[in-house]
Amino acid sequence: MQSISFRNEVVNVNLFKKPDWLALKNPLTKVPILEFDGKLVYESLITAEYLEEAYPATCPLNSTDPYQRARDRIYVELFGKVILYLFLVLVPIYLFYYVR
Ligand SMILES: N[C@@H](CCC(=O)N[C@@H](CS)C(=O)NCC(=O)O)C(=O)O
Repeated sequence: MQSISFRNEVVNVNLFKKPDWLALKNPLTKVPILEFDGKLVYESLITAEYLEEAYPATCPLNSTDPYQRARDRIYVELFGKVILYLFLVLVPIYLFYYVR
């Protein structure tokens, strides 16, 4: 969002206690979610591609090199999996130590 520099509001979501409205914005109940003009886009890579296509005159978010774009997608996929496993480990620890 900063690299294409337009005004935006960040809404933080407590993923340990997801608000009901989250499922209305993203059926996967995951963040990030981009909301604008009553429209919703989610999934990080799709959101980045949307922003680049919607605002082509601004700073490009993706490489123009197809190989580099493929590598970047691989990193995003891997990162998503690592985050998922981290989440699966951290949530029980958080619940055990902090929620009683
Ligand atoms: N594939 C999604 C993954 C998003 C994701 O896993 N977000 C995490 C936070 S970084 C999340 O919302 N976790 C909550 C959950 O998995 O229930 C993307 O690329 O946007």
